[in-house]
This record gives sequence, C-alpha cells and structure tokens, in this order.
Amino acid sequence: MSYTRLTSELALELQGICANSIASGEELLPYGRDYTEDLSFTPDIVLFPENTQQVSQIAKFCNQHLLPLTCRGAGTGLSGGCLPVEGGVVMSLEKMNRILKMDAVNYQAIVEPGVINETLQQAVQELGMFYPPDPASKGSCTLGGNVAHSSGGPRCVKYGTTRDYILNLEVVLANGDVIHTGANVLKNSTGYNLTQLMIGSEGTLGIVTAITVKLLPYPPYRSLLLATFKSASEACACVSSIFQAGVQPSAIEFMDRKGVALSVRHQNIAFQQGDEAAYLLIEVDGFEESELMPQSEKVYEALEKHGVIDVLLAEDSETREKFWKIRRSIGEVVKQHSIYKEEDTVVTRSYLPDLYEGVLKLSEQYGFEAVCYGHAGDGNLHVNILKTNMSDEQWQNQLPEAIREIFKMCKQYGGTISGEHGIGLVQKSYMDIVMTEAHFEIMRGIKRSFDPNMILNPGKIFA
Ligand code: 2HG
Ligand code: ZN
Repeated sequence: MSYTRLTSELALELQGICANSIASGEELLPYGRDYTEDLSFTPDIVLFPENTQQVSQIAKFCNQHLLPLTCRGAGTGLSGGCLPVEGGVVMSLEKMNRILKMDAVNYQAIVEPGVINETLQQAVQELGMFYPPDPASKGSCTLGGNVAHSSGGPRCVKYGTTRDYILNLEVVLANGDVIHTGANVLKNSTGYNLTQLMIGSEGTLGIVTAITVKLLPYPPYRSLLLATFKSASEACACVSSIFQAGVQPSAIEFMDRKGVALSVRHQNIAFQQGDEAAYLLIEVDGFEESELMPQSEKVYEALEKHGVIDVLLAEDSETREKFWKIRRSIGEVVKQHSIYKEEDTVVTRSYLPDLYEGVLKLSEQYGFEAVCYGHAGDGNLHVNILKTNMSDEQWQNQLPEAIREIFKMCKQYGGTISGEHGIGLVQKSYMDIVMTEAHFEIMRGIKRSFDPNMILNPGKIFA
C-alpha cells in the first residue's frame, strides 16, 4: 500500500478541521509509543478531536488523501496496537472523555472513548451500579482502548471481558460515515453483529466515538485470600479444583515467585517471602456478607488438596490493597527491571499446569528468564520473557522461535495467542499458528469492505 506523505499544506488543512494538534517537534514522540517494549514510531501530526463531527471530517480527509490514520486512547496497550508504523496522522481520543449519560433505571451508561476505565467504574458505583472489566492499568487506560482489544482484568473470570458489556457503538467509518452498530437494548437479533465485530478489531475497521455499556448491580461484599504453594504446577492445577468445588470466584490470579519478588522490591511493599514457588490470589464476592463464608470454605478445601503451604486472609482494606498492588504492579515492574517481551497466552483452563510446565521447559531450552502471572481462572497466563543474560543474537533470532513454540502449545491446549492484549504489531507474525488461509481471507474481506483504502491503523493484525 502506498500512502501520501503529509505535506505542510495537507497538515494545515487538517488543522483547519481540528485546531487542537501537534504538528512538529519532540511533543510528537509520546504519540508514537505505547507500553509495548521500547517500540517507537513518530507520527507526522497528532490531532485531538473533541466531537464525532471532527472525527468524521478527519477520517474523510485522510481517506481522500490516502493518509495513514492511527487512533489511540491512553497508550497503555501491550501489543503495539496504536503505534503509527506508517507515520501519518495520529488521532488521540483523549479529549473525548465525557460520560454522556448515566441511566440507573436501565443499568446503562453512554460514554465517549476517552473516558478512563476507573472513572466510569467509580461514577457508576456511586449509583450502586457495577462496570466489571478492570485491566491492571484501569487508572489510566481508556474505554475506547478497552473496546479496541476487548480488554480483560482479574474480575473477568466471573463477569466477562469488555466484549460482554457493550450494547452499542457509534462508529466513524473510514470514509467519514457515522453508524450505530446496534441498539441500547439487552437483546438484538437484527442483522450481522457489527458491535462484536468492532470490539477487538484494534482500530482497523472504524473509529469508536460513543459506547453504550451494560451495567450490573454492585456486589458490595468481598473476601480476598492469598494462598502460597510449594509447587507452581500445583497452584495451577488447584485453579480447576476451585471451580469443581462449585465456587465462581470474582478473581483467581496466579503469580510466580519471581513476579512477586520483583513487585514487592520495586514498589517497596512490606511482604516476606518464604520458600513458596507460587501464589494464588483468590477473591469471592456477593450481595450479602453471609454469601462469602460458604464460598471461602469450598476454596479452602480445594487449596488443601493441592498442597497449599499457607493461606493469608486479607482482613482489612489495607491488606486487600497491598495484595492487589503486588499483583497489579507485576507487569509494570518487569518493564522497569529488564528488556522484555510479553506473551498473553490463553488455554482451556484445565491445561494451565501443562502450559506453565511447557513454558518452563522452553525457558531452559532457549535460555530465557520467564515471569509468569495472570488470570488463571480464565486460563490466561501472561508470560513475560526477560532478556537478562541472553545475547542480542539470541534475543533477536532464537527467541521468536521459542515464542512460536509457546504459541503452538497454546493451540495444542485448546487456546490461542492472545487472551486480552490483542495482536497489534508484535503478535501478527504468529497469527498463522491459529488461523488458516480461509480464515485470513474472510478477515481480509471484512477489512476491505470497511476500509478499502487501508488507511485505518495500517500494519496491524495481518502479517
Ligand atoms: C495484567 O494482568 C495486565 O497485569 C497487564 O494485563 C497490562 O493492564 C495492563 O496494563
Ligand atoms: Zn492481564
């Protein structure tokens, strides 16, 4: 695909549509990065539209002039999904950050894409409502970004991911047309489900400018415990036993010893490690306090079957926050600690021990250091690969082979190559492991019908 380079005349015309912009200098640089490794691509211009009409005019202009157009929220993505790999125009939706409507009668809200995840959570909670998807970066990631990747988080094991909470989307198409993909209703059997198609499409099919989310009543009671295990594989195996005991936890997170050690060291958290190899952080919730104990008792029984060493119950909010901080910080501290790559592996839950052991074997074989943690109840293990003692040659040439082996294992265990971080830029060369040519051809056809000039987020998802 050959794109037009942004001339100063074209830049001026774009600024005529959207004056709020950055057209030169170092201020462009942050808009060429996200949280993915140390990747960086500089855009030619960054625009900050404030309403759907401006977004539509910008898209139309880019489409007419064949300018690459890459949209972004807060840039907390981990697959390079918002990086402007072809340069051109970056459209930041951060100024479109209004909650447009809160509907406590129908348990819905309508928000612009730049609303921060946690801002929505807090706003709806004040009205007794609940928006469950809670990525680790909930304090900074935007709902537009969450829709782009169908982001998850710890609570998704009970409540589902972003995908399960979107009723309707206002979308600007590549040619500037504006459509609504669905309706603000809980059921909809009207034509193709473009809402679900748009979710997870990583900005390659359209630009989301308003989001109708479904809300739940807020369950106010929760109980959190941290279980320590001598064997990490037993911790993984315990996950299935907890469900088999008849419990539906509101979170069940796995952390290996190294992940916790890095987290407490870098965040200065008072936490003593013994000789445990791994941890499960397990939460149950409910609408009545009396619902918690029977669930916790079943959890304890399952833990005992798998050689648990110790179970620490978070009795006060301080301890609860501490345990969650240890867990939520792991991704961030790994990044501070070392050059790394992150794989968002996901398998059928009962294969979690096999996946974990397989990763360990590969780490020995290829000589990489792995930190494993994540949403064990979903079979979703984040495998962070640290460069540590690997040579540049090994890192560049042998590691991709090791990653391929990891992903092949995911497929073998009923899973796939990303559970919640998306394909973006850095995973696209592995898509052939899980997709046949027929599958690709359908996806290419969809891309062509939404974006015939290929201006939207070029270079993503497809190798
Ligand atoms: C996690 O589970 C996340 O810690 C890391 O998937 C990424 O939310 C994030 O920024
Ligand atoms: Zn995660």
